[in-house]
Order: sequence, then C-alpha cells, then structure tokens
Amino acid sequence: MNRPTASAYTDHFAREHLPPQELWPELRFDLPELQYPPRLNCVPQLFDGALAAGAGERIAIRGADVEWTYTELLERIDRIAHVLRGPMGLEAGNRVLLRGANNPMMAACILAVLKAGCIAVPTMPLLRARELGAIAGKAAVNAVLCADGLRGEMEAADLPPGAREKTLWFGCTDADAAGSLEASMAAQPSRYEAVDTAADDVCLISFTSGTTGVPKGTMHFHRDVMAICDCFPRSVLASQRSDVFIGTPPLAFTFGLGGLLLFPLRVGATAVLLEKLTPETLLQAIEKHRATVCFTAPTFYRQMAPLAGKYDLASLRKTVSAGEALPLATRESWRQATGLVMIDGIGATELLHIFISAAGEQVRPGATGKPVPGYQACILDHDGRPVGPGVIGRLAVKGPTGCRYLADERQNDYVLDGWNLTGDAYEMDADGYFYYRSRTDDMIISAGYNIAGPEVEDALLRHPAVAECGVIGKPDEERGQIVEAHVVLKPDYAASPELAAQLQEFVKGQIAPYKYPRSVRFLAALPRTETGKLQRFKLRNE
Ligand code: 3UK
Repeated sequence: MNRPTASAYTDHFAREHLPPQELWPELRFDLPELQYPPRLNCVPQLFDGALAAGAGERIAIRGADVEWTYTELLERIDRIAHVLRGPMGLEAGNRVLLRGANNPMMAACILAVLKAGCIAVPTMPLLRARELGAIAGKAAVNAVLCADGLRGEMEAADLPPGAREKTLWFGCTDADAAGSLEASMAAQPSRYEAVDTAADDVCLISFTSGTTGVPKGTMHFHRDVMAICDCFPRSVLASQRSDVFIGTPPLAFTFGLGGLLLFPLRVGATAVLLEKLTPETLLQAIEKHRATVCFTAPTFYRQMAPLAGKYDLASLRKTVSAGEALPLATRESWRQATGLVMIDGIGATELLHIFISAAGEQVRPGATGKPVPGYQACILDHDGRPVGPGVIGRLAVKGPTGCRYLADERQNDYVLDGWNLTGDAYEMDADGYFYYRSRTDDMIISAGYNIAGPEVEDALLRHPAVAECGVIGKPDEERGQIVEAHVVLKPDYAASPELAAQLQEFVKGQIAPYKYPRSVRFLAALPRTETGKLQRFKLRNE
C-alpha cells in the first residue's frame, strides 16, 4: 500500500514535495473496511452510501438560514467543480486556498475542490494576511475561494503569481457582483464526473494549528479521508443515519472537517454548520436542531455545563471532546449537568483525526481511552524503546493515516522507526488504557520532581472560584522551575492574595503537596488558538 499508484494529476507539486518514503511512518490497514481500491476519489465515495440508501431527499447540511438535501448539496459541489476546471482554468493537482467560517458554502467548496481533482488548502477565519500569505506561499496555491465577509485580510495577503486573478468570492450580498462564485456556478452544468484520482493522490494540505513556530502543512490522500470516516466514527462513536452533528471546530481544522462534515456525510446523516458559536448559542442550537452528536473542545463543555439546565438537550446522545486534555473535573461536571458520559479522543492534524478514545462503558475516567480499532499505540522512552505500564514516556502511534509534512525538516522529529510521535507525554495502564500527562515539552521539572501541568489544572478547576486555568513551569534559580498557575476567576470572585493562598491550600489538599503552584497569577482570559488550545508559551513568555 505504500507504493504510489499512477497519479491523476498533471501538476505534480504535491508528490514532488512529499517527504522521501523512508521518512514516512509505517501505514497499516489492518481492518477489512480499510482495504481501499488503488483508484479512489473520496467525494463520490463519501456520498455513495447515503445515496444508494435513497438519502437524496434527506437533509445533508443545515446552516443558519439554508438547508440542503443530499441532492442539492451534490448539485452545488458539481457546479463549483465545473467553475474550478472550466472558467477558472485549474488543472488536476493545483492547490486551492479556502477561507470561510463554518457554513454550507464553505463545505461545498472544500468537497468541490477534491472532486475536481485539485488539492484543498483550508484556512481558519481568524488568520491574518501575513499568516495567509505564508500558507499560500508554502502550498504554492494556484487559486482562492474566499467568503466575501473575510475579504479584507485575503486581499492584503501575498499570493503566488496568478492566484490573485483566480480568486472568487462566495456569499456576496450582491450575487451578481464581480468575482462572485455563485454567479459563476449559475452558468455551469449541474452534474460533474469526479476526477479519477489515485487513492494516494494528495487531496488536502492541512496546516497545523500549532501553538508555536512556523505552520507545518500536513499532506493527506483521498484514501486518508475515507480511513478517518471508517475508524473513529464507526467503532467508537457508532454514528448512524439518524444522527444530527453539531459543534464548534472550524472546517479548516481537521477535527471540525471530520466531525462536522465528513463523518455525517459518510453515514447519510445531517451536518449543522454554524458560525461564531458561544457556549450559550451552541446549547440553543442543540435544542433547536435536535442535535444528537456534539464535537467541541474541553473548555466549551466546561462553560456549557452550568448553563445546560436551561435547555432541552434530550436529543443529545454523544458528546466528543478533543483538541486538549479533558480535565476529570470537566468530565464530571458535564456528566452531572447532562447525564452524558463524555467521549474523549486524542487526534492530531498529522494523523487527520482521533486515534485513541473510548465511549460508554469503555470509558475509564482520567484516561483518554484505548487505540481506536485500525490504530496501534505504545509508549517509548527517551531512546525509542517501548516501556511497560506505569511509566511516563512519549506517545507513539501508527495506523492507516500518518505524518507527511510538506517540505519540512520536522518530519524527522515526528516519525521514529515507523511510529508517529505526537509530542505528548503519556502513560499506559496494565489494561492498555492511555493516560495523557502533558505535552512532552511542557513537563515541569521542579527540584527534581516531574510535575504534569494538567494534573495541577484539574485540581484547581475543582475550586468554585476557578473558571479556567493554565499551569506552566517558571524558571527559578533554586528549583530549576516552579509551578505557576494562571487563573481566570468566575464572575463573582475578585483576585486577591488571600484567594491565591486559598487556591494553593486547596491544591495541596487534592494532590501531592509538592505539586502546588508556588506562584498564582490572575488573568482576565487565557491565550488560546482558534482551535481552542491553550498557548502555554505565551504564559511562559509573559
Ligand atoms: C493535543 C489532546 C489530550 C495533543 C485534533 C481531534 O487537536 C487536534 O490536532 P492538532 O494538530 O493538535 C494535536 C495535539 O493536541 N490533543 C488533542 N486531543 C487531545 N491532548 N487529550 C486529547 N483528547 O497534544 C495532540 O498531540 O491541533 C484533535 C481531531 C483532529 C485533530 N486535528
């Protein structure tokens, strides 16, 4: 399966910029459902199941003010594909930068790019011109499809030659405006035959949300898109046609792309795509759309828990938390508020989606779970040797998807002996459950003790005054590092040295006293990425 098949592309940029094969992780296709044919375009494949089962008239996507059936979504995708390969003049293998919030048109654009044999480069709505320019340059994009409302930063970004002329805008208030995608679509046929791509033709270049450093582009094949749909959602989530998916992660983040678009389509379910959700409006939307499956980050669940009682959430069956470690305190408050056992799952842009998780009776509180069927995981020590239960080490994973950076030296750091090293410090128990401890780089070493920041955070989160917190190691002459807590208080509490002392005492009562935060700082908000990740380096650099 590792040997490339004949590409459908005439523009060979992607294959030419894959890392050399010997630097790839080992790819494993250990389940019957992972045996894909050598030629595969993921878009018709995604729709196949739904349409064969007569789902054409079922609702595929709902936005704030539109709803499309499967047939209507397909027609949009096909018209956009014609625009790309017709009037825009793109060739197979070209890269298309996509920029939009979570809404039905953004979804249709992404799928159209893949169906047309081009490569999608989705970007997050909050990115600025400089960041967009860096991504556009690195992926050498040939064209742009951008939401009209996000025009400003896009127009200010540097683009490779030719891409500016091949830019179309969607969602313009005046549908006949110059450069309107919808206007171009109207003049195109409603049926498009998918380009017959190789299963291992690159279809997606996803840039890591990265909490530090220059963004890395991860390259994924048509086959990989199918593989993520056939792993986690099948075995752990057990999604079905009657499901209504909702949540917050951007479609430009693979957590959102899978959870809010690919997974629902694969089973003929409904995807609800909404922009600018807050904990309160997400709860409202769950009630309104009778959502059954929710995807969001731990902090969202933590903020939704105290509000949940105000809404009718009876439709909700499964809630998935990913992107960051799920504190046990958050798992518990969510359970108390809703009766639901949270599905925690660790995923990574490099592996496209979730690879360790557990649901229902399989959940072991405090653990992320076990490898999702199709994936294997183990813990490696400093020298790359596997360690047994009870020892903290480096998480190593392999399965049908894996890391292939676009022209990036850091490929050497992510792959070791065929394993993907995610950069997380984990520990396994005797039953094969995996426990997150911290990011490898974030382990705090204080006076010779190893302290995992998230454990201290979990303790602090149990105090009634604490809304959110981030714990880091602060350089200290005597101890090397000391534990420092950055705390956001709930609205009714005021920062004071007394409260700081109370929090310190509180932590000492919850976990081994040497782990308590010797320094406590109060902040109005924590620095986070658009994907909901705490930016610890910003706390460290303050
Ligand atoms: C951290 C977690 C503990 C972990 C992602 C689901 O987050 C995603 O991708 P990114 O590339 O970040 C990967 C890193 O995030 N992480 C994610 N989930 C968990 N840590 N518990 C978790 N449940 O450090 C990992 O290495 O932004 C998540 C699906 C797709 C994704 N891309």
